[in-house]
Amino acid sequence: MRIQPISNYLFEKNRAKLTRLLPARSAVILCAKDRMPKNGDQYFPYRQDSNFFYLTGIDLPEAILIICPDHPDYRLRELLFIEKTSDHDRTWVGEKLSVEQAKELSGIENIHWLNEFEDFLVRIMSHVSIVYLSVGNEGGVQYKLNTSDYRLYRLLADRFPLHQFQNIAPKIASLRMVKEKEEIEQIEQAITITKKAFYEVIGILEPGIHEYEIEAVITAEFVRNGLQHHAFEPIVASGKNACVLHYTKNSNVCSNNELVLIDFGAEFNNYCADITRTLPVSGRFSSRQRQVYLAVLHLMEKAMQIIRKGISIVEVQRQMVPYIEETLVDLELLTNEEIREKEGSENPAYKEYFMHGIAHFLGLDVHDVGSKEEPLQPGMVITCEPGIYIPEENLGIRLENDLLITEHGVINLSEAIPILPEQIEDLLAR
Ligand SMILES: [Mn+2]
Repeated sequence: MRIQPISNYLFEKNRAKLTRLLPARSAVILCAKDRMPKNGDQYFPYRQDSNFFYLTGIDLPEAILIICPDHPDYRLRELLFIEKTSDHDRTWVGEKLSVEQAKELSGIENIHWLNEFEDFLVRIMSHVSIVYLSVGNEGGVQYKLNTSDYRLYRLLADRFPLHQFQNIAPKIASLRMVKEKEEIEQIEQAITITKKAFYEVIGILEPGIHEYEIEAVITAEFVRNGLQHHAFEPIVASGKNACVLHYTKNSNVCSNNELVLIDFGAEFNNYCADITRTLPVSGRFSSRQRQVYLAVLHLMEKAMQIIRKGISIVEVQRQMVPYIEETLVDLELLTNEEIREKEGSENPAYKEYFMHGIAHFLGLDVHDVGSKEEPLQPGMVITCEPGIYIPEENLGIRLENDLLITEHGVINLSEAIPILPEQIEDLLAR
């Protein structure tokens, strides 16, 4: 273990919350995510399914969770199946989890080897009439894959055709939207390490550096802190590349008079940070760059005033539109006539320069589960990320903070990462 795992108390709480949402005579059966094949005999680095991790704290493939809250045999109410270490594994990849370790990580008492799954399955299925599986979440990218959960569904549907099968994902999503204290701590740790990487970038930024050299110091800092993953592929975009919203080639040279937009985040115990800062490569903003930068910063401040408990992300976005439009007029990018012409259309004029949403949920997924229509509640964590992109000026500026919604306003979890233009220039001058 490179970093301290999360207390199993979190996963016990999560399972208890899910249990309260289940009808009588039902069971949840969830599979750990498969390892993703890369090429030849190689795999991509492993990342657990977020829902499976949320309920188990287990970070390995080849595992199955069963929750069957009203099973008459109390030993069958929570079951975790894990893979036994074979002699071959012991030689080639080392020990997998022991029963004791799996118990400690998950807080689940009843741990069994995977090859016993079928025996237990029959006893579960004979008690329940509804089975909740994680299949059919077409919102994500995984629907193209024959996932472990989908293979389990095929097996169950074949053998138990008269049972009712339902998708558990919406229930888990409703729980994941509101973070427990332990989850916020993980996000804070991810942000702290992201901040350290930010200072590493400050230390090396100079004209002529490649975008990938900036990526390299970020990656190095994450690994140095015991992390295995970025929360997402980092975007290091200088000059006009910043206008490509998901630019991840990171192959260009950062030139003297350009800004470089860096959208990056560490992943700590599978919880994500998502931060964007935009820096002047030379160490100083030109007057036009500063003007646009301050405009984006003011939009950030405005949005942070609007964001509060009870308002939805969609509503925040709607209330921000007049300020975005006013800003773009002030920057002489749009005229009031152009705005009026397209008012209320599918493609309002401001979207030419500010084309993405201003916020999304953050958690185990960088674009975390949850409906943007739902009123924000204390315990939710969202990003706030205004941006203005002007390809004709080789200029794109986005600033992104991670915010915790509380009973009384918002807490900026990324407050410690400098954002004021004077702060940035001072740091770069050293
Ligand atoms: Mn984001």
